[in-house]
Amino acid sequence: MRALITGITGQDGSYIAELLLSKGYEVFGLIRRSSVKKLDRIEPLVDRIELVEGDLTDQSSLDSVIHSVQPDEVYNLAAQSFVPVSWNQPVLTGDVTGLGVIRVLEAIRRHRPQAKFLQASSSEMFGKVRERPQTEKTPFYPRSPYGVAKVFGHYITVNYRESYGLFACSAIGFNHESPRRGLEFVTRKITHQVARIKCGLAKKLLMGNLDAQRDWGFAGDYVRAMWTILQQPEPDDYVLATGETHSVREFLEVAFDAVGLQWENYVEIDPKLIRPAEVEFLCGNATKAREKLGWRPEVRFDQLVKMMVQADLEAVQQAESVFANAITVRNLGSKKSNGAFIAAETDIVRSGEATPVRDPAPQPLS
Ligand code: NAP
Ligand code: G4F
Repeated sequence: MRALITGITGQDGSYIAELLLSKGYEVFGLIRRSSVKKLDRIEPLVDRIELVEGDLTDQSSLDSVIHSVQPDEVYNLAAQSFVPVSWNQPVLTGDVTGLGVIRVLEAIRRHRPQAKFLQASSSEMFGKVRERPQTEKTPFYPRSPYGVAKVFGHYITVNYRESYGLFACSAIGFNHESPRRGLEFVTRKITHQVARIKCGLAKKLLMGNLDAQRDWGFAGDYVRAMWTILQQPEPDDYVLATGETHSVREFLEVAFDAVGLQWENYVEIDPKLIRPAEVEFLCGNATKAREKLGWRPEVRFDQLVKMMVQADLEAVQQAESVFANAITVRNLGSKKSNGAFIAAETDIVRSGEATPVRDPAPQPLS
């Protein structure tokens, strides 16, 4: 079996690539051109996957990739996925996150209509929620250009299924996180800064709305569901969620508590981080996925937070020891040390961003 993953360099892309390789798939990953390749998350896999160049904003590249790869399954995970950026770059977000979906579907329709297609839809589509918890039937009310673009991507997937008979499915993912989450998302922003504070590298954490509530799960669980969706006899759409919701404040409590600190001593509110329109509450009902796919998330909220804090602690400590070694080597080589340069270098190395994190194994459920 051949699978094409768009967004393979992202959080979910790296997890699904691992999963598909473990199942014996030939894995192809779409990457866009950049001056520096960002392959950190898939570094351990690069020898076993084939990277193909293309961009969701460019129809001809997608046509040519689908034509040459001839995939059996396509996982469309690429997107401009950070909600705040979607207010600053609404047109780009609409182009990539919304129209990008139709471009991939068109390429499939023209060059490989028998391929199965999975669209990464989002709980952001529920926005100002019309009912609690949210199911596949809950009406959408998106609150950001990102959410609006995802609604387009979702309905065009349904439309290509109904218009052309494509095996096109949608996974309506509630927030899913991991040690590989981008540093800009609230969970990783918190766990990374908790680790830096614990190691004495930072003193405070600037935050936005602490009252927002999210249904947070583990990304590894969610990609398992995505694969299972494409193994069903009929194409369909599924909510993927844990059914538990927690506030950002609760996330802070558990994360700081994991290193023996109290969040109130470190967190300050920065009004610049409050969004123009907020999604206040998300909680998914994944009964359909449980009954039809036999899917259940295995990692619970507390385990997820602790797993992420632990991974960030290890990454920050490792970066610190690399830094300490570099200074020792430098001082051995030259008696004259340039204080200003070292201070600048400290900031870069200590940011921890240069060090990819390794996932600790999730603890089994008790
Ligand atoms: P992510 O880490 O932000 O990854 C996004 C991926 O999209 C990256 O590989 C990025 O490539 C790629 N990309 C961006 N613009 C592109 C373009 N123009 N052409 C080709 N590739 C492009 O996102 P994620 O958390 O893994 O999420 C995966 C998908 O699920 C996204 O569609 C997201 O919107 C959706 N989703 C995520 C969640 C969640 O909680 N994680 C929940 C619901 C839905 P670069 O590395 O080159 O930037
Ligand atoms: O982690 P977030 O940025 O994720 P958000 O906006 O829920 O979006 C994520 O989940 C969606 C699924 O529902 C995906 F479709 C999307 O691609 C992305 O993966 O913010 C979560 C909440 C928000 O309510 C935000 O206002 O945390 C609140 N928050 C409070 N302080 C903050 C911060 N968010 C960020 N990023 N940074 C803060 O300092």
